[in-house]
Amino acid sequence: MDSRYRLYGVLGSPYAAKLRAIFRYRHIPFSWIPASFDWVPGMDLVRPELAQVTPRIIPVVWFPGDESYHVDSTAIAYRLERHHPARSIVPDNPGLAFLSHLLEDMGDEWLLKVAFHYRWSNEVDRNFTNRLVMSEVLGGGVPQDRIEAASRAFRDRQIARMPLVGCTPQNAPLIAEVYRRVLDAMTDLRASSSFLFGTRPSLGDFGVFGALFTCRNDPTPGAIMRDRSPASLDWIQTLDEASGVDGAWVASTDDLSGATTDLLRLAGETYLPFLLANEAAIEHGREKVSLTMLGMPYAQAPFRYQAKCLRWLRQEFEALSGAARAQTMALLRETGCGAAFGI
Ligand SMILES: N[C@@H](CCC(=O)N[C@@H](CS)C(=O)NCC(=O)O)C(=O)O
Repeated sequence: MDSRYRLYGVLGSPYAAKLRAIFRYRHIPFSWIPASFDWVPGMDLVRPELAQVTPRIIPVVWFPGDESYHVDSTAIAYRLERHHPARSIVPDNPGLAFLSHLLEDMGDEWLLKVAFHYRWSNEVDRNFTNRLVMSEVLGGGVPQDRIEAASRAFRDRQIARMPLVGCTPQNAPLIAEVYRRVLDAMTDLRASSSFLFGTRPSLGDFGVFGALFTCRNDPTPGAIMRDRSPASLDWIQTLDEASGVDGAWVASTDDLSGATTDLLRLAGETYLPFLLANEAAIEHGREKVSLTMLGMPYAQAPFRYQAKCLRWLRQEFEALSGAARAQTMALLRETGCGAAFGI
């Protein structure tokens, strides 16, 4: 029986890059298989074994134990934890585990907007990325005109989706400011510690990594990163292949680096207010989520999956007890993250 996991995706996807880095750090044997779904109308790009997988998103992971296919990098990361206790990416302290999940969620759902914005909002980035992604999906030996046609169709589809995920000209100033703040936090992190929760990487690190990996590879955000935060490049490289890292968790919230609290503060100032506004818009059947953050406007259509993310985070917070709960509560309040958790 094949005992290797199979990780289907393309490196153009932040979530696929994130999972690949997790597999590598965790010493879990896997095969990387380039794959996508119906991204180009009229072009059959779907591998036969993935035909029944739903929802049709990558990355997909095939688990060798029960030979099952799974999607959603967060759920997959937690599922891997249950199967493989060694080299866990969930801190032992439940309060820190919750904070790591919160930062992972911000990486997946909020910093993704940064990556998507830069990737699809100007000609240079658009034309660079669409070809890279399509070349990976189609593999070698494919005529150039087929790659070009697929790339154009993929690019047009992604550009049409920009408003759906909030990547509009109106939101651009806020998105750019979020990017700068993350880069500055990563510069500070590199100066004070290796990773967000100690000298070993956490789920939170991998979530932030996914979005930053994408930004590093794309022309415009990559240039901004090289100029503003060379330390981020070094951190991304380290985390991408961290199979040799063997570190320890910090003991408690008191030992967290300033960078980790800066990222929590960014969550308190931007991501969590957005999640609350998104939840309220869904509850009241509004067609638009609209709010001001860091003195800048932000608007998009409500997103159901992100309401689910908030519920999941609340449940995890509610499960905390004793000292872990008290310490976490204090830090959430200090960083402006309390409102989302009713504190
Ligand atoms: N929450 C999911 C998101 C995965 C996701 O959105 N993947 C994108 C590519 S980056 C996708 O496949 N989208 C489907 C499409 O574009 O049709 C995860 O963490 O894996």
